[in-house]
Amino acid sequence: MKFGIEFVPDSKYYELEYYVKLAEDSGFEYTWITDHYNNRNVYSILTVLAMKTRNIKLGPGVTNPYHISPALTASAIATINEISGGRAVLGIGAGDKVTFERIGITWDKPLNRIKEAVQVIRQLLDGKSVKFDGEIFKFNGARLSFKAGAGVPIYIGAQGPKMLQLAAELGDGVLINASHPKDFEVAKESIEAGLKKANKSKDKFDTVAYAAMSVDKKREDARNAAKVVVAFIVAGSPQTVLERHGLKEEDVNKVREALNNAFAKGDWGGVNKSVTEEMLDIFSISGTPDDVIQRINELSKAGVTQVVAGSPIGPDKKKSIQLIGKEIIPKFK
Ligand code: F42
Repeated sequence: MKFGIEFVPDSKYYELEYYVKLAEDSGFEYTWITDHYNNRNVYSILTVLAMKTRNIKLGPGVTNPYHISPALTASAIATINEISGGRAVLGIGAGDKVTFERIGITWDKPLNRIKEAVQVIRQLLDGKSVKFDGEIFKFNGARLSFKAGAGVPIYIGAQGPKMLQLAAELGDGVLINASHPKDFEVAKESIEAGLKKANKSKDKFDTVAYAAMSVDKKREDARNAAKVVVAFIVAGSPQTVLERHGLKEEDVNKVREALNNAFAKGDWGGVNKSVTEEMLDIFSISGTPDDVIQRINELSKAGVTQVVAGSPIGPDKKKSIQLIGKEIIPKFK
């Protein structure tokens, strides 16, 4: 099992630098930086991180081919690969519909857009001159004028069956926003179909649980810290996922109402109360180091090969990163 960590660039660059260095020293192998236009720019932050770290692999988790052209993505990630001495990884996904609506981007044909973007980016990273006549992208002899991107692994963010299959077919790995083994059992079928179609070995493919994690020595503190994050996941989950886990509609509606109240009146205590223990178990990996180790073992059996500690990480980020490094990561080495 490999370990990664996710950071949202919503704080100053030196705070991110501090946490990523701490994660590196604690034994994490990957750091994934989220990409939304309203946060700090992902490649600016990655540049700082590439210069200030030594071993940790790093990349956007995930960028998308709506905001920026695949040519610019290839150039940006090759630059990060050069600065970091070959540690770049590229996470790319279809992007966030709600965010796109705010900036006038239409979320059309996500599958084909990802497919074509990955094909083009790979060729550019390999130093090829790209002629491409796709449904979405047209390239006429485009080529990067520096050679620094060859071999950068491409991970695709995916949840739906078609995107999972495409990720397995085209990618070096898949980033799946989920924390429960059941979601990976379901994903396995699509991933295996994609690998088979591309005649690829499972051993070389990285199946990543991009999870909501909260770790603390005190179980209650860890669980409480995960509640707001889990509330957002519950409210935004597709019906198929809610049904897969047998969540009652009335309980889900209570979370949605509580979130509306929190936005209208600032009642975040109500959000915490609306999140049940069952929801915490389904949508997060939260508890003591022993609880987390047990869950990671279950995820491993369900085919997961990398666990990413995503928000909130814990009630005290610094202590939780150190705790994961001291008590969890060594159990899997
Ligand atoms: N999104 C961000 O914007 N920023 C992030 O930092 C970010 C991080 C992240 C990390 C892990 C992860 O798994 C996802 C992350 N995301 C992030 C979200 C990501 O960008 C994608 O929105 C998400 O992963 C896509 O989810 P999905 O696999 O469910 O794909 C969508 C498009 C979907 O609906 N897929 C369906 C499926 O079965 O896979 C198929 C949909 C389909 O068939 N569409 C048709 C088509 O042709 O594409 C018709 C579409 C049309 O045009 O009408």
